[in-house]
Amino acid sequence: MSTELLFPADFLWGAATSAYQIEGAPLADGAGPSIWHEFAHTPGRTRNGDTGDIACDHYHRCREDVALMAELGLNAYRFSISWSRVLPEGRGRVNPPGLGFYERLVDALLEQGIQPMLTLYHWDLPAALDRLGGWLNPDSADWFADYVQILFRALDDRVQLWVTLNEPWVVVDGGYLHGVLAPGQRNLFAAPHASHHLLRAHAAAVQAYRAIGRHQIGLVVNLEPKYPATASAEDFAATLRADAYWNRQYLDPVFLGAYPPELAEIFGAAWPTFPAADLDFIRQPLDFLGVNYYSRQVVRHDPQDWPLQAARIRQPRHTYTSLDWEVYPQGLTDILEWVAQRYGPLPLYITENGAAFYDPPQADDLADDPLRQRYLRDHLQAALAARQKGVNLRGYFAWSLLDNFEWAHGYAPRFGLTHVDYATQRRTIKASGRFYAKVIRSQGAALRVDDAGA
Ligand code: IFM
Repeated sequence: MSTELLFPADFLWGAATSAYQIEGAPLADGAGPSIWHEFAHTPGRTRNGDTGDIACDHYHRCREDVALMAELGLNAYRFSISWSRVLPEGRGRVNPPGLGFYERLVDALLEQGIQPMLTLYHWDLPAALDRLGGWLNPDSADWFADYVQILFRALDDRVQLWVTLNEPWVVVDGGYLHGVLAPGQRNLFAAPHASHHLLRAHAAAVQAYRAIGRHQIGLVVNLEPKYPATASAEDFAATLRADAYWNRQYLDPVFLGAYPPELAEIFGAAWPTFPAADLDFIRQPLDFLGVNYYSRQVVRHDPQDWPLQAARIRQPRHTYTSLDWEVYPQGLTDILEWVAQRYGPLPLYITENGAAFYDPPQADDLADDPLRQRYLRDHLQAALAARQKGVNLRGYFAWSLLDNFEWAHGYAPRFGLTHVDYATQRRTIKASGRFYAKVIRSQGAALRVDDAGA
């Protein structure tokens, strides 16, 4: 591997987390409850009844966790703000200790030369706003714009990379269509409205940022390339539906000013006609796009699958993670190239990528996790391949810095580069984390298959 094939000196090497998944202490120091606090405390909603009450106790250990990032050699860290820590009722009164926590975190990062990438919304809507209809209330875009301005004013002097929303697709698919994530609604008619208001909220935040902020703002979406299972016309049409629903539903309005036509087919009578002025508004120019990539879907037409009629076909002899997600590194190169071709050469970041595997018992400090190490190596090589094909890729954030609360799956799936012993809160960097540190130190040279040790 020659030096010109490696990553540039200003490439961001990061890890990502989100507030509810790691912080714990969700009601500490005057914070208000979020929909995730209420959902996790509702019997039957999460595996084993797990909640984010303690999580990784990051709220009390954030300095230790920043030291861990420094030990890994990260030069960037992506985290999210808990809206209801800052505004306990979602609107109105600011809670100074909540805001202060994030100011201290940002200062600690900067002291270590770690660039913060701050996500304003990673799924934990204030419960008080959900009682007003949450993302189904058209006022939600204004609530969000008011909230984010508090953060812009407090932190834009220190934060240069801002993200409006994390994965609006998951917010709506899990929270409003299938009911498996907070706030737990299952309503075909609600889902398109929740999506639309999230997009309006995103645009309102970008517009507010242009008035206040001096740095960069973007959106983070989870993308998954779709490949037809056979050459049949039915499978091909199902693949287009799956692609429209998952990959184009948010990006087409944001970059092209229109929803993909397949959505009307998928939602039928539940698909509304949205005002043209909203679509103009949603198309605010962005400074970058963040792509979260985990897997792909091989698609077959399936009338039983609701509402897409597009089933996921299991691939024999392929590796699957403990969440049953197929490991497919080539899909990362493919999806990055697709984004660049369809939406133009804007700067891209891989804002999440990682895998839950059953880690061997932590009998010693080695924390060996060969499958995750291989996943990381293969996906970093796929990211490099995308750069070599001309994709304007500026950084990579592993999911996740720490094992953490994996939403409705609770604490069983472990995604961390660092093992967390939840009984003692002891952190141990896994072999994958040590490998990542080596890749970072060598600016990618350690990705050579011979050296990767995976
Ligand atoms: O844990 C989540 C994260 O909150 C959002 N993206 C996917 C991760 C793994 O499921």
